[in-house]
Amino acid sequence: MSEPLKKSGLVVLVGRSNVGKSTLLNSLVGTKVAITTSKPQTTRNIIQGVIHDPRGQIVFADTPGIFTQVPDLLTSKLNEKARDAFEGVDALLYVVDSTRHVGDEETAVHRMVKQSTKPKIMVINKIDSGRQYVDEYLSWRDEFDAVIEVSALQNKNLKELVSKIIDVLPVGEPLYPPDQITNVDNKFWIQELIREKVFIGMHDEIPYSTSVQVDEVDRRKDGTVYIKASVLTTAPRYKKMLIGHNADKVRGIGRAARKEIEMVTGDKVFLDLDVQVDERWAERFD
Ligand SMILES: Nc1nc2c(ncn2[C@@H]2O[C@H](COP(=O)(O)OP(=O)(O)OP(=O)(O)O)[C@@H](O)[C@H]2O)c(=O)[nH]1
Ligand SMILES: [Mg+2]
Repeated sequence: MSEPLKKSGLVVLVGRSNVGKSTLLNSLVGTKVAITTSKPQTTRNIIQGVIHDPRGQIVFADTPGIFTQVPDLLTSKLNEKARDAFEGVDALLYVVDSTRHVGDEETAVHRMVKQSTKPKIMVINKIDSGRQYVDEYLSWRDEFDAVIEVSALQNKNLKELVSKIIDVLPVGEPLYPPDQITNVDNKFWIQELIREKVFIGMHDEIPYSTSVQVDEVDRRKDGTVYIKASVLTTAPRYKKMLIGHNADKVRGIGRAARKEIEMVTGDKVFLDLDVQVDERWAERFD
């Protein structure tokens, strides 16, 4: 008997902000390709992660969460990115959060998802935190090719999810070479890691006033990796808060980022991190 033909396809992860799309991507791929925080609007770029499976290859595209509560320039750009990501995919994973009510925002996202003619799987996430609102989501069950309850954080039901995805994917050639698991390059990954530490270390509107720019990544003769980066923020008062008393804030952010880069790469890292005012970074963001 001949072997079954292999499946291949691009699967987009869509949903509201903070439902756990990036956490799910990382757990599926088995490594941290996307940053995750407890704050909404963490993801700003489409990040791909790949599963190489004997049955085929799945390329996941993580998207910025759809977020309707702050009508600023960055939010509208992020929502547009998320909407554009619906195009040209082979299947759609609609990620919802079992710990939150379906509200206006979810209803709007659901409407978008419903319009897609692609195979669709509803992923009800965070079931480790209880299943309070699961029934609200299950009322949409009939619109989906499959519905599955998972915990991205605790790797629960993810094997079953992968099987359901493979079922709906077309037969095809792999999109990525066998040794590659992401489209994220080194510089972007460092930028994102620093941004994660800003999101974790700062509160209220400050994370949303910031972006991170990596200017230099250079391996020195002694093997040390020298990184020069800046946190950009839109106002002098935010800059002051990001620097903190005796520069303790920016130092803490830099230290946390450096430690993680060192842990992941095994390199000794010197991270030269400063804070700069740049009122217009969101205008340039694309
Ligand atoms: N209890 C629990 N928490 C989870 C789970 N998955 C994600 N989270 C938490 O939910 C929060 C948001 O996770 P993210 O993965 O950043 O969410 P996201 O959907 O990518 O958010 P945006 O990028 O802002 O759209 C983080 O604090 C995660 O730790 C889960 O399965 N269980
Ligand atoms: Mg995310």
